[in-house]
Amino acid sequence: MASTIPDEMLGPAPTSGSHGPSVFADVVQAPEDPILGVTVAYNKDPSPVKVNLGVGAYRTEEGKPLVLNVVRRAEQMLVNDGSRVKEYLPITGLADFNKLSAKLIFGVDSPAIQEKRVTTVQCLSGTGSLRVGAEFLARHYHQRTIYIPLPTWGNHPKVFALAGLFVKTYRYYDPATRGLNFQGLLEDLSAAPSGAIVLLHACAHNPTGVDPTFEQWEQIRQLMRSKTLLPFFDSAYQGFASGNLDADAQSVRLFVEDGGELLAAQSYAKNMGLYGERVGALSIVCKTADVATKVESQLKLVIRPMYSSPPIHGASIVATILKDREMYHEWTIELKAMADRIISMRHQLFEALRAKGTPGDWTHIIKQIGMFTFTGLNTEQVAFMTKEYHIYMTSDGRISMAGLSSKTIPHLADAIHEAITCVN
Ligand code: PGU
Repeated sequence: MASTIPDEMLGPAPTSGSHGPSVFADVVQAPEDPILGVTVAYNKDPSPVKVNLGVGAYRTEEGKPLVLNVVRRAEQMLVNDGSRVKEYLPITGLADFNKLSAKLIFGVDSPAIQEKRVTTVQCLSGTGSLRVGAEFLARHYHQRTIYIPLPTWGNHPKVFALAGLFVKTYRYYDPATRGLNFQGLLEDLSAAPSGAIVLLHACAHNPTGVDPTFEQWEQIRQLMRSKTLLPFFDSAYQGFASGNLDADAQSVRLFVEDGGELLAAQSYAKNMGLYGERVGALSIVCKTADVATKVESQLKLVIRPMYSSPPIHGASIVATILKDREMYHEWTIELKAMADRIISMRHQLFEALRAKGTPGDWTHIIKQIGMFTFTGLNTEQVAFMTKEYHIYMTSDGRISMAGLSSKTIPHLADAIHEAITCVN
């Protein structure tokens, strides 16, 4: 085909043409993601009995993804509203969504909101909110070390390191008790340099399902404030731990009440089932309204070159539901039903193992909260269960309780029983 570009603009004639080696020939094959890769492996397995307990995504008793009725209703309203357009949102996202999101996490009567000390920006779900917050801190905060719990969600260290923060860990989980290592946590935070950032899971800690009690949160707060450690809350499961949105935000509200500063990343992936819509928010609570205004101006400089502005659809769904009293109420009922089904799965699995006489104390299955059970199964036992029983889960022994149903529990109990008794 004749070229319309003058010859002198085309550069030297290619020597190897389309048959030469790729300029990317040295790129090495990367491993699959430890969590999302479990779904990739699951999808490849032709077995009819396979079960995916890897990713934290809610499934119905029939094993199907769930779109909440209230979400369907909100979407219908949006579609029927002919006045809606697809213009760009502002860099900070949908204003209504931001205001309502701040109220959801900090409480409707939060003095910090009334005093305009909070800036909230719409971001790409929980992950995007964490990343924008981390990029802001790396540029504008004097202390670039962030302490994350051990263990934590696998993506945390990558998000923070790539944003330019130095990642360190604090003790959190005690495998011996399958509970909180509260003493270790206090010791590690006491030894952290003054001003360091501390990542806290607001509720339903992932992967352990172990949360501090209210009294322990209060002690953590006192210690952190006395050392001027900066809290960065990750709230990916508000409403999923207890089934109550306010109860699950208690930890965050405790830190806001003392007038101190903090960051909070919110996700609507789980509690509204909006996983693929990528809708979330980052809030920064500041000491004064003046500081909050300046902070917001800098958040815009973080977001603009990254993705310019966030998508409109998911945030519109959330805003529609949060601002309508009746739809909000319907949401809380559907949310509670999801949380209750997960709790019921915990009881059924616990009972199934007890009935089989599986060696060991399995009470942690009913004590832990949120989407996951941290079973205590080791890597070999997990590999055995995947190979022999087609049960897919992360290699750290975490199972997503939301992926279970009354039908699949006997199969899982058989697999755990054999793994425990035959594989060490
Ligand atoms: N923070 C925590 C503690 C999480 O567990 C997750 C999701 C996120 C943030 C990010 O959620 P967004 O979807 O960006 O809002 N963790 C799930 C989902 C799969 C994944 O790894 O992203 C999980 O299975 O751990």
